[in-house]
Amino acid sequence: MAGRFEGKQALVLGVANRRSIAWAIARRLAEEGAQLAFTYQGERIEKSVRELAESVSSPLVTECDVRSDDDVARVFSEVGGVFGGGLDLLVHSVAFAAAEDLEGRFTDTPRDRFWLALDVSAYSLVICARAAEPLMEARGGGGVLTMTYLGGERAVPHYNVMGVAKAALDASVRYLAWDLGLKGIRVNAISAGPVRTLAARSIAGFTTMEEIVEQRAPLHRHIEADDVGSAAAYLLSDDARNVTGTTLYVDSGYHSMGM
Ligand code: NAD
Ligand code: 0WE
Repeated sequence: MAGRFEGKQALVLGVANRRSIAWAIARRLAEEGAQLAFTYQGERIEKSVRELAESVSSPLVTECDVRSDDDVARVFSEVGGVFGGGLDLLVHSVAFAAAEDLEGRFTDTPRDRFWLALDVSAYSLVICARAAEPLMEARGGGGVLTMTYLGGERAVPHYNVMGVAKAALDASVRYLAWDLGLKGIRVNAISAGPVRTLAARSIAGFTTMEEIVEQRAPLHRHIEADDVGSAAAYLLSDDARNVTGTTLYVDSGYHSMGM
């Protein structure tokens, strides 16, 4: 494919395995010429991320727990090192809530696990955007992309505290877009329909959610991670040079329905 990302340098957070949405995005960026650095969280997934990164000749694979200010600072300093002090693109595809909070009642969410979900799933975008800012400014601008879900705007049964975290993430996209627009940095989100990833597979009733999409969405089919890859490539490319602070829905039109 023609290289929309020839000469572009990207950092991707959130690959766990080959099913990850972050991997579908990374593969697409690589196919179109981007050079990619990756972070992973925890030794358990290090091997699979290193293998995937190697397949796209990545110059950097490094650990990052987004709850740690020190990890984030180190990662962006390493990125500056391998990318000659610059960065064009940042893909943020990270979320976490305790498994017990994705079932039962939202009402019962304890304080510590409420903040855990908000920390990993929303604040992490803010700290990463701040760390990316000087590197992107050095390149005369850049693009930031995060992954959200309809459960941040409507009550989706069992999404619970993750919905509250996505609402904070969505608002963060708009405020970051305002601040960073001055530097030529665009900040957007993709709202994906249910995709069968590691994070999604463990969720009870996932098959039912796919079936509901197939029944009720205008296109009557569920989406694939590669559909998100295509939309991500658009938002991160120069084709979207005047698009910022927005959410692009990749959900077969499900969000547009009232019944
Ligand atoms: P995934 O499990 O492949 O990715 C989630 C990633 O978050 C993993 O790589 C995991 O290591 C990382 N992560 C969790 N806690 C972290 C921490 N403390 N520090 C750093 N990384 C951490 O699942 P996915 O479905 O590809 O999820 C990616 C994004 O897409 C998430 O933001 C998710 O909310 C969003 N999303 C998913 C779906 C879906 O149905 N799968 C739909 C819409 C949005
Ligand atoms: O954002 C998500 C899932 C994110 C997620 C998944 C897990 C599972 C394993 C965050 N934290 C965890 N913690 C774990 O321990 N999605 C959009 C997928 C998803 O999750 C749901 C959904 C949908 C859709 C949970 C309940 C209802 C619908």
